[in-house]
Amino acid sequence: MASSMLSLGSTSLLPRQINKNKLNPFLRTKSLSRVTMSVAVKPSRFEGITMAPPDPILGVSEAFKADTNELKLNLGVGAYRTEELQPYVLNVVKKAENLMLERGDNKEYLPIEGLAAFNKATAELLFGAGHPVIKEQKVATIQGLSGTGSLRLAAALIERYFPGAKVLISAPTWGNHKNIFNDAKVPWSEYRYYDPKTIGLDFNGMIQDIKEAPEGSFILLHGCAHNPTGIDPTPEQWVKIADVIQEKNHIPFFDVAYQGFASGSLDEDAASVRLFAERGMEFFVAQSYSKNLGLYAERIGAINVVCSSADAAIRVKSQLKRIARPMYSNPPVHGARIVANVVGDATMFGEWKAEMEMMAGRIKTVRQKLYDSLVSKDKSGKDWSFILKQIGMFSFTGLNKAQSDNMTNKWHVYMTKDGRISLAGLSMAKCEYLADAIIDSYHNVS
Ligand code: PLA
Repeated sequence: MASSMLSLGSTSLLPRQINKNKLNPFLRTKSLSRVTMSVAVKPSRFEGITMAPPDPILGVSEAFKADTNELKLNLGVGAYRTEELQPYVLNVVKKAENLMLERGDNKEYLPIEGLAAFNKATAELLFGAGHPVIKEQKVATIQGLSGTGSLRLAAALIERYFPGAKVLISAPTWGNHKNIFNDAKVPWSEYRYYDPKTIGLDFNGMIQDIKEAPEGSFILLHGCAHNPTGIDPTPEQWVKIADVIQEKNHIPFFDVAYQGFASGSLDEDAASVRLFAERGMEFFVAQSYSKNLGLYAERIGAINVVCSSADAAIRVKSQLKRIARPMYSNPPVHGARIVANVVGDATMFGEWKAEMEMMAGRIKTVRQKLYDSLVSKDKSGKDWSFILKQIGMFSFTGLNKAQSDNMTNKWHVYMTKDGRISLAGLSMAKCEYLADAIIDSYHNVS
């Protein structure tokens, strides 16, 4: 009889079946009327799922949006803003998009490894066109879901083919690195990197920790513009880092999220990666076009695995594809086409470089202005010169959690709790205000 049936979602059950159903916690009552009641107030099957904490970086943007104070400033996420603090779409990106529209490019699936023209362009930007690793086809490149997705593919490859191998990450590092390796079930530990006493690189600590890591460990390195510290090794220090990694038979794993955005030059910012390539080492490089082409939401990047033979590269690539297919099948085409078009056209490539220099230049200008404002306003004699020594879009202020909280709660300056501020979100007009906030937080909160 239809009236004696209970509808639970899309399944209809007869009362006899219900009473027999011992596994279903919603249906343990004896009488049909009780069952009906418990269906009406049934607890969620997601009762055991607790609230996740907000993301330490992207959660800051959510809190910023909720603040109604007009003085508010978002220096949390590393996203470039104009002097008017508006998001910026590069002119060269608009040009490439118009061209794509005119051509009427289709929306067919890409192959699992992504757009061939993009994969070629991205490896060439990284190593330099004509580099032996490219000519000899020793690089396995596949398009990934920006830097994060590319790191995640590599982490899955490590988990599958290097069981038990550890990844060493810098202390501190970009907040998401630990999540990525945790989710991929790859064990990690930290190497010393930042020295709070000098607000500089703890180079000896770094070398010692890399030396002491079990042979064959993966060493995660930021190719340029270290996040969050803004402190990069010098060219001489990079040579020593490569020496010790080679000695210990470790596998370098570069995260290159800021090529061209640190110094303004694509080549200069790839120098660390190229040093390792010249030594004939095998290594990983994850790339992102979020910052240097402003393609944040297009999720465009790549994972490159430099192998010692073309044959190994073919096999590695086949396995990366195998990992990608059940995760997301194949990557999005739009951002890949933009990159391929911009890099593949001499005029647009030149325009991109000019815009990148402009963005990197604006960040350097606000960095200088912030420093000048701090020095002129702070009468305590504190040395603020570390701000000028840092590179890239961030400044690691040395403010602790309580001081960072004061920046937000009292001054409406949104930043990550590790004391990092994104200078890409700062304007010349706001430097003095930010300096006041930093001085107050530094001297009046401990
Ligand atoms: N690697 C590093 C070192 C990064 O700083 C970021 C982005 C990425 C990879 C990944 O970026 P993508 O996936 O967009 O390519 N870091 C940002 C944003 C800018 C974020 O946390 O997602 C940051 O504010 O630190």
